[in-house]
Amino acid sequence: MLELYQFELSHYSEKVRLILDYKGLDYRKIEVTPGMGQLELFQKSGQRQVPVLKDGDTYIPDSTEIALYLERKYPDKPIIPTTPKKKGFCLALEEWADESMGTKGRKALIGALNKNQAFRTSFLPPDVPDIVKTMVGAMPGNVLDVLGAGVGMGGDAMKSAEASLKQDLEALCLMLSDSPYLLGDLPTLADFAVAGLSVILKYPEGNYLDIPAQLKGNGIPGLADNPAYEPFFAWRDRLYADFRQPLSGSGADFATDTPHSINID
Ligand SMILES: N[C@@H](CCC(=O)N[C@@H](CS)C(=O)NCC(=O)O)C(=O)O
Repeated sequence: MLELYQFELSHYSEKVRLILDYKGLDYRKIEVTPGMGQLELFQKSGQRQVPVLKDGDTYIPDSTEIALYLERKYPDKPIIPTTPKKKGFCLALEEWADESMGTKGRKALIGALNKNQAFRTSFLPPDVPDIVKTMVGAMPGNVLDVLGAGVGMGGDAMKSAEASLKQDLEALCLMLSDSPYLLGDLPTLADFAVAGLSVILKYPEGNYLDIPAQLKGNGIPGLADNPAYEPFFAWRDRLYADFRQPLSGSGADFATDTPHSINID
């Protein structure tokens, strides 16, 4: 069976999970432990980021490489159009989703965590002791702001990421105004990239991700709850209902040999 080395909260991992589900491929999720688990992943795949797909003895890192590999190896239910113009738009949109939405989404999420104590604590797993929740909630936002500034994650960078994401979401609403999917009547890699990379703007409501219940249907204030972007999130809900496999049972369907922790980056 295929194995996906992942973080459950990772938007790049979600892009791959959407494609695996769309193609109807069975896979086992292996939650990587940040730090130690990433060292093991480095030994296996030559780099430390998730997602990594394992197919037989082959390890494929990087969500785009995984998508292209799956399309070659499992061509049923294709996700890359064959006509040159559509294929070009599909690849360009996928690249944009990865590089632009993915990066800005991460910054805007950190900005929202800085600003909002309740949102910050909602990321903690339910078994975290109350004292830790209180400490995390009480940490002043500007401490995180100052810490982030040196790595391009300061308050201004986050504000500009959020503003730019608003334009992206408006553009996506317009692109979806006259067709069910970004490039027409069938979903493509562009749709799965955009839907996957946008999970950190607003986590899907249904039982798709093994994340704290209070995060489901929630996300970055000003984006997730903004009526202007409702057409985009309604589109994404439909895509999930049609193609994403809900978690089995209670939702804890990880390989359990590694501890399960919450990591967004
Ligand atoms: N270009 C990569 C980006 C993957 C990526 O940024 N993964 C993040 C999780 S969302 C990660 O592994 N971060 C941990 C680290 O960089 O050490 C892809 O498309 O898969």
